[in-house]
Amino acid sequence: MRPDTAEIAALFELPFNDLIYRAQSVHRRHFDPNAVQLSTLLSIKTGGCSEDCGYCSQSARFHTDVQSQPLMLREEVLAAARSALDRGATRFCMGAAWRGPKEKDLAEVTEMIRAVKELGLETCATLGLLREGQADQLAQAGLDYYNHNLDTSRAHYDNIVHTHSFDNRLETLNKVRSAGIKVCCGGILGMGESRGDRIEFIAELAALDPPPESVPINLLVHIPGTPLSDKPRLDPIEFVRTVAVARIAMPTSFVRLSAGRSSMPDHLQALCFLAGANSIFYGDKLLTTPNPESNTDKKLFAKLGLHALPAASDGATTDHRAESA
Ligand code: SAM
Ligand code: DTB
Ligand code: SF4
Repeated sequence: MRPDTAEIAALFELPFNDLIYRAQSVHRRHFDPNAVQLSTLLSIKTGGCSEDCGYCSQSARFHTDVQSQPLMLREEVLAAARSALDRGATRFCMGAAWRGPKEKDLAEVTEMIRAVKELGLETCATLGLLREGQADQLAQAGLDYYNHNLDTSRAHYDNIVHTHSFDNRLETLNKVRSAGIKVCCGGILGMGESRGDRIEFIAELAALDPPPESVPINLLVHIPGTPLSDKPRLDPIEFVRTVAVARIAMPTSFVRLSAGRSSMPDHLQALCFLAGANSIFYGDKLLTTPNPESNTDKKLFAKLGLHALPAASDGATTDHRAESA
């Protein structure tokens, strides 16, 4: 099913129990329902970004508490990757606060990717907009995933970002796909968007051909000093509904419960897993803001009977035992 906006709108209208039942049924058809993929993030270049994304702590245009840091040394990145591997992560995602990488920077990042891959981790990078040929360089380095979010609906995007466009984001996603790199693409909820925007946003993601292998759903982390710092918190039930709709609309994608978990009680995270989320960021820091401690997540997994997905069990699997359970 490649749902259109009317079908996605109808899913949002379902009674909550019916929606969760449908999402959980779809989830069980394609995945082990108790397995969660673990990715660890590292900000390899922090702050001082030319762009004006209204949610972001790293824009040079806003006065936030973030200390700018130049591109990290390869050895420092490798040390962080080894520690992520030791703690049980299977994917390591390197994020840079750039509009897009300069050639010299990309050459260094490709070396980082090669070195992290050698440790046996899957690699992901999020470096901003890519120019012609840059996705191919990343593919040659063996990059597994490129994270580049659409973030919200096309209509709402222009309220949030003014220095690049929704179409610029789609162009980079096309380059990533053409280079044969897997796509990690999702967005942020709670940026003052309407239900209609959430419907359009999920429809845009599901219309990518093929849909993204990985779909991060972030809850806005309110950063003092950014234009969105005072946005009212999104109703948690609406957040869970959106996770469930993403699961149904993209049945074989990993849906990642991403930023915002630090502010979510266990029972809200449990509802998100029930709604079909099957991936998290794991490790005590996101890019510039805190994430739950690994030990806290281990306790949550034990409480819920969840287990970490081992490396290489990449992509959706049809687990018939799970289906008939
Ligand atoms: N500069 C690159 C870019 O914009 O694609 C990569 C890094 S950027 C920080 C990656 C993603 O982090 C954004 O697209 C957004 O979805 C997410 N993000 C950034 N700040 C956030 C916040 N305050 N709350 C939730 N998600 C956030
Ligand atoms: C994504 O969708 N979420 C991550 C990752 N991709 C790069 C980033 C979340 C950032 C949260 C705010 C911060 O720590 O600065
Ligand atoms: Fe932040 Fe990325 Fe936007 Fe720069 S391009 S302000 S790092 S979200």
